[in-house]
Amino acid sequence: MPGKLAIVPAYNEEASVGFVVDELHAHAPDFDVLVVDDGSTDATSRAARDAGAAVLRMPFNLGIGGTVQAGYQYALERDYDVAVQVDGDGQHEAGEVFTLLEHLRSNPDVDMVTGSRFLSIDEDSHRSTRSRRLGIAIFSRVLSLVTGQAVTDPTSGFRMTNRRGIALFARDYPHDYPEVEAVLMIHAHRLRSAEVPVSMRPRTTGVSSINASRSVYYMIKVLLAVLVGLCRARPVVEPGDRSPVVAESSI
Ligand SMILES: Nc1nc2c(ncn2[C@@H]2O[C@H](COP(=O)(O)OP(=O)(O)OP(=O)(O)O)[C@@H](O)[C@H]2O)c(=O)[nH]1
Ligand SMILES: [Mg+2]
Repeated sequence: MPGKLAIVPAYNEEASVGFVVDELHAHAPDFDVLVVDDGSTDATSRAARDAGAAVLRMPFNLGIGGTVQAGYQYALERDYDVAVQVDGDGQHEAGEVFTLLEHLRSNPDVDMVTGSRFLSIDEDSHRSTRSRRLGIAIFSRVLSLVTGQAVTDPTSGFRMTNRRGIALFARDYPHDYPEVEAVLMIHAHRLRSAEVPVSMRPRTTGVSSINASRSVYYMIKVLLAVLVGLCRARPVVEPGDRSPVVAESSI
């Protein structure tokens, strides 16, 4: 029977990952939970297993992209029909998984739904630091221009995909700082994406992958990757063809 999978990337998140798994079991009981431990040096795997999640442990620290891609490969191999990414640091609210699912279910044309904290009217929702918001605003403008639709939260890792999205991301997923490029990949492969408002929480434990100097590197690297992506040919799809697009020239 087709199922639904929550993919939880986690690197040294022993303090929060058990809570994330518990919350998913409580608020998204239809979803199997897979924690992908990205070569943590703490007890992330044990905490995830103790909370009842399946655990895939990377042999060394791959970075967020490789970790998430491993989750999509697991989903593809086990024939899941829906996969949602939920960060292991507790920033994403399991209660909002249903918001994404409802949008995906009621819009069969949409292949990926992203939870956007900037569409939320919840005043308390975490919207990141001022400098990060500047970077997000730049990526939003660029991606909105390229895709021809409003992209308000291009760095959100709270995303749900259908089988077409799972097939694409299992085969190819950007490496580090992958979220912006992943939106572009969906567009390049002529899949469709949408955003829905969600509230998010600030990270309260563990260590962020993005500090001041890395955010400058992030901006430059991702903008370059977007530019290169634009130069690549988009696969040609016959009108009405909605099969998974897995062209060789993926970005
Ligand atoms: N820091 C880090 N996180 C990773 C890595 N691999 C997987 N992750 C997980 O990827 C998720 C997103 O990473 P974060 O560092 O929280 O990125 P972010 O949410 O944009 O940044 P913050 O708002 O500061 O938390 C978290 O659940 C991490 O545990 C890695 O190599 N480094
Ligand atoms: Mg985080």
